[in-house]
Amino acid sequence: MLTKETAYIGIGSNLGDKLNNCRKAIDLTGRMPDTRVTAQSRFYRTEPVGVEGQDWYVNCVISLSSGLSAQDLKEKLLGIEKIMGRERMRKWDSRTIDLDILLYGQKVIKEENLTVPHPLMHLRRFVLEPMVNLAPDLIHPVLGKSMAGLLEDFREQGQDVIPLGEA
Ligand code: A4P
Ligand code: MG
Repeated sequence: MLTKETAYIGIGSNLGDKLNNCRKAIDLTGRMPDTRVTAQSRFYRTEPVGVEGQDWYVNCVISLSSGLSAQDLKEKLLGIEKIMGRERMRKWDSRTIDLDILLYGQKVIKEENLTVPHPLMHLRRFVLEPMVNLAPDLIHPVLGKSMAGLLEDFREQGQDVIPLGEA
């Protein structure tokens, strides 16, 4: 039995009822074995990053306390994406739901199909804003900076992130 780790999961949707999709994904994530949702950021409306002409996203971040290994966690998250009807077309296509492991404790994982911390998290305001909302003092295990510090350093342009009125 593994000891429990605190994992941070990035959640995004830009297809259908985006807010409801995020809520449903949070609910399903909390039902994974040996796993509990410990906190949730606000929801944000966010400008699509890396793609032109897509609809805006709703994004948030949750923290989990989980006895699952990082690999098992990833598999279960992929299962939830499947249940929720995400069709895999091209990379970065519009999606009903996208669930990424941002952080898994302070572990650094570089496997063929799993990279943690998520390699782009510090370059994405749609990740950093909710991370700061949830855990401003948390240190990025590779970059050695807090989430608040990473957001302060943030220089990427054109990534609007607007808190939704209702969390
Ligand atoms: N994988 C590797 N590392 C991880 C990890 N840390 N967490 C592997 C989860 N999965 C990880 O993912 C492809 C494979 O990545 C998985 O099978 C897993 O083995 P995917 O979700 O099928 O592919 P994807 O989502 O098309 O690509 P990726 O790289 O996950 O895209 P992102 O990073 O999710 O970016 N703009 C806004 N405003 N908001 C967004 O949420 N999201 C994206 C997609 C682009 N622009 C966005 C947003
Ligand atoms: Mg993904």
